[in-house]
Formats: sequence, C-alpha cells, structure tokens
Amino acid sequence: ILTVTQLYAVSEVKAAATASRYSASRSINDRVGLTKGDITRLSLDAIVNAANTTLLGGGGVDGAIHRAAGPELLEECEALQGCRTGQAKITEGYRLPAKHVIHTVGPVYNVLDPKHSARLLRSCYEESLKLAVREGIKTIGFSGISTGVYGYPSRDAAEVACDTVRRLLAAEASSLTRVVFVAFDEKDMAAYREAIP
Ligand code: AR6
Repeated sequence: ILTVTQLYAVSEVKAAATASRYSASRSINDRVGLTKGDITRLSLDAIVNAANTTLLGGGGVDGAIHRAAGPELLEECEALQGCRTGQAKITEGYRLPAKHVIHTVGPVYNVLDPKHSARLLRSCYEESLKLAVREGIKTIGFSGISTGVYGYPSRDAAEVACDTVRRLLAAEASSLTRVVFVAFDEKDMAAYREAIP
C-alpha cells in the first residue's frame, strides 16, 4: 500500500515521462507556434527549406518549395554556389506567399555518431535564425530539417529544434515575433508536441 507521499512521487514520475523537458515560458511560448500542413502555403516573412549542398532543388519539401516558387528560385540558387551542411543562405520567395526562403542543409543522420548529427542540426537552426535576424525577418516557419530522406529521428530532431529556438529567442533582443514549426505528417506533429512545453 502506497502512502500519500509515495503516490505523489509516482504521479510525478509519470508526468515527467510524458511532458517536455523544458518548462513553459510565456515570453517564448507567445512567439513559438506549431502547425500541420504544407509549408509552401504559409504567408510568413521567411520559410526554411531542408535543402542539399547543391541548393539546386531535390525531392521532399525542397522539391515542393521549388515547384511553388517557380523557376526564378532555381536561377537565384544557381548563383549561390551551394551551401555547406549546417549553414544557411537566403533567397527571395518569388511565387510563394512567403517573402523569402532560407535554405539550410541538414545532416544525413549518422546512427554511429548521433552527437555529430545533433551538432550539425543545431547549427542549421542557429544559422537560419541568425540570418533571419540579420535580414530583419519577423516571422519564420521551419520545415522539419533532416527528418525525411536524411533519416533523422523525429523526436530527437524536434528536441534539437525546440531547444535551439528557445535559446536564441531567450538570448537575443531579436526581431523575431513568430517562429512556427511546420509538421507535414502525424509523426513529426507528435514529436513537436512532446518537445514544446
Ligand atoms: N511542407 C512541409 N513539410 C514537408 C513538405 C511540405 N510541402 N514536404 C515534406 N515535408 P525532406 P531532408 C517534410 O526529405 O530529410 C531533398 O531531396 C517531411 O515530412 O524533404 O532534410 C533535398 O534536396 C520531413 O519531415 O528533407 C535533400 O537532398 C521534412 O519535410 C534531402 O531531401 C524534411 O524531409 C534533404 O532531406
């Protein structure tokens, strides 16, 4: 038979196992959003593309963004001469409702060195946000970076995404008023729900 104190202890453990490891912060939560759907439909100052090092388009969200933006996007990308993994570059949005596209290159997930993958993924979010702030962008939407063909597990990726965004929003007197995580499928949606307090 459990005492009252023991009962509390058990329920706290259960709560901790399902809740985010971050505590809710009003100043941050007011600026962070989560939505499910197609990022190419979002009317924001910038959307973040999960690109590859060539920046010349591909499948997944990259293909969808290029199709929706039109051929002018590829033209501008050709002049950028690629992008290294963990870095970010910015273009216009052309026919997209979003004004700009920030292209970042996530890591191909390495099961043998998950810490290295995490460092590179963190860098994608950091570099994208820093670039956005430099460009005076106020509202930004992130597609899942590396969570498709690059094989990054959704829950681990959502933790990195959430943690990096929270740190940057807390650290800087940043121009950002809204950071939206865009989940395309239920698996990513569930992962973000767990990571965001
Ligand atoms: N809107 C929002 N999210 C989307 C959309 C969309 N329209 N389409 C897919 N996603 P992926 P990666 C989600 O594979 O893993 C490309 O060929 C999808 O559910 O697009 O970083 C590039 O050129 C997933 O969670 O990107 C690279 O070669 C997330 O977008 C390579 O894929 C990322 O999946 C990059 O792989």
